[in-house]
Amino acid sequence: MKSQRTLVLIKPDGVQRQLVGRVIARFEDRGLKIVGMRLTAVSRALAEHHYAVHKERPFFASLVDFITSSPVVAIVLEGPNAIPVVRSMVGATKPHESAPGTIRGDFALETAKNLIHASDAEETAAAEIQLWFGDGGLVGYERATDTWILSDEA
Ligand code: 3AN
Repeated sequence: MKSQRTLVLIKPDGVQRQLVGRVIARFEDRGLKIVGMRLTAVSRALAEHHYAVHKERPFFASLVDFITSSPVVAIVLEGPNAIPVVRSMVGATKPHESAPGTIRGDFALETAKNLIHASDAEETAAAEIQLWFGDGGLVGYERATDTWILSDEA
């Protein structure tokens, strides 16, 4: 079991549809710990950096337009295997392939409006957390519930 941190973005569609609380509640219910969170407008420079891996894709411009169109909520979650755990809760990229019970499978219909981003690997998580929160933007702390959620080795 490996403690990991991962970046989640509740994208403009999630904020505008007032789903922020319901999405965060799922992660809290699972036992994941919020160690960073803020609502923020996204600059084009930040959006282009975040989605740089998709620069050559035909949907890149609309992706950047979309994520800069309205605020997002950026969150860093911590927990054992947080990266794959959160990805599995988010669901497949295309909502028609997302299983019911996942966030996209329950709340989204369109790939371009699939509500949420989550880091897909350790390297991308580290880079994305640095990009969105910089140095010193996170708060580590103990919860009273940790002893009932985490194993003693964690
Ligand atoms: P995921 O967010 O599931 O990791 P990626 O990294 O392949 O998926 O894609 C990043 C984002 O780009 C998606 N969340 C979605 O908003 C958008 N996207 C991906 N594929 C398409 C597509 N074929 N058409 C439009 N937008 C897309």
